[in-house]
Amino acid sequence: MKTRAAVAVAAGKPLEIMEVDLEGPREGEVLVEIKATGICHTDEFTLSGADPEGLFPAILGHEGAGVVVDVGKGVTSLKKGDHVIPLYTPECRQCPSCLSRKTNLCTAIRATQGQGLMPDGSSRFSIGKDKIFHYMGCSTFSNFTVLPEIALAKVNPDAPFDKICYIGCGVTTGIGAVINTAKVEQGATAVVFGLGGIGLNVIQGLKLAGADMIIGVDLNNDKKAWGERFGMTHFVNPKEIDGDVVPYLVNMTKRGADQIGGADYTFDCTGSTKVMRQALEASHRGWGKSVVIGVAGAGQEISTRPFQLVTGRTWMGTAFGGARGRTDVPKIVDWYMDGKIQIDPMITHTLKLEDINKGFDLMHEGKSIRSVVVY
Ligand code: NAD
Ligand code: 022
Ligand code: ZN
Repeated sequence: MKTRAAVAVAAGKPLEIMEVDLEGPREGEVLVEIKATGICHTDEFTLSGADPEGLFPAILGHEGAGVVVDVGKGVTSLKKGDHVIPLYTPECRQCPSCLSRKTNLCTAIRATQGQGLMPDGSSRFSIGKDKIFHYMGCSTFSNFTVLPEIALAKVNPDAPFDKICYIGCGVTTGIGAVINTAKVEQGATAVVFGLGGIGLNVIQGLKLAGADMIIGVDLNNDKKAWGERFGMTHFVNPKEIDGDVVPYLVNMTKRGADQIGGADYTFDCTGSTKVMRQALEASHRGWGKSVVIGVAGAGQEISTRPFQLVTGRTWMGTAFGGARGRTDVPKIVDWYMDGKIQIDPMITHTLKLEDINKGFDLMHEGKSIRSVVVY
């Protein structure tokens, strides 16, 4: 069949809207009509050429929602008409990682996904004889796409596509980092570095978990009002304080008879390795947990004095908020439908596919929290 897609033709070039050929689903695969897709930082990272693993031409996009149009042989968990969210972290429930119960990083299709291919080693997208690569196993910048059955979460059919597409990455990553990775408890204190599309979801996850003190840190003062909207209790702009932000935060979080400061939990939602260090060092001696969510540039390294760890801080990281997609994503959609979490206010821009490059510009300029393309 033919489908309309925004194609990343080469590194550093704008996406081009064109008709491409899409082969139907093979065994274990599902054809999905994408109804809406968010634009996220990794799409931009890959498009810019900064990602050494980026492949071209490719159909980017990994934050979508849509409807099953057709299923291949052997597909049992999905049928035509089901509403689905694509998963860049699949859940096969059979590989050693899934069976371990210790990680969400399913390995069933990992190798081919990283090569921009379906599990059988081929691509379903082409223009004439020329192959186009898949991206993060999703390629949601195409109106129709093919995914493995294990990379689709079946969700409530009443949920609006243009909002729940955000659950395909940002919402689940932020809320999941709090609940699955850090395992934040009631009454905790927390610091969130970077109040963008991820940090705001960390804040609403902290609120859900019952955290008491939720400190947001951002260089941009406009983010204060944004944070407060989702439960932030204090705001710090590192540019507007005297001295280093770490002692400032430690001082803010002093409590107990010994007056030792530091947050129970800290989160990096910036991707800056400098901020990752600040986040670790702003966590409490003896038990502080610091979660790296931001993705740093290729080849970057983090550092701290080992004393920070010897004195009981834990440095950890999370992919897709530690969520097992087929199990957890439908629950998050239900939380949204039940009003337990908010999504609508974070979707600041809605665009047509023709204007997708404008969505990338808005992200660059820091003008959007999330832009969503509606097909
Ligand atoms: P964003 O650009 O919307 O937000 C980043 C925020 O950080 C901005 O508000 C910016 O002003 C602030 N910031 C930048 N430097 C800062 C500093 N030194 N101190 C304090 N604040 C600072 O980005 P986003 O969409 O929220 O994504 C954040 C990061 O999360 C990205 O690196 C993205 O790739 C990553 N991410 C990771 C996962 C995962 O599974 N681990 C999933 C999705 C996104
Ligand atoms: C999503 N991300 C950033 C913004 N939006 C993002 C990027 C990378 C990962 C997670 C979220 C990530 C963390 C760890 C891994 N990835 C490796 C997983 C593994 O090896 O099992 C990651 C993922 C997918 C791809 C590359 C890296 C890919 O499909 N190309 C989950
Ligand atoms: Zn993303």
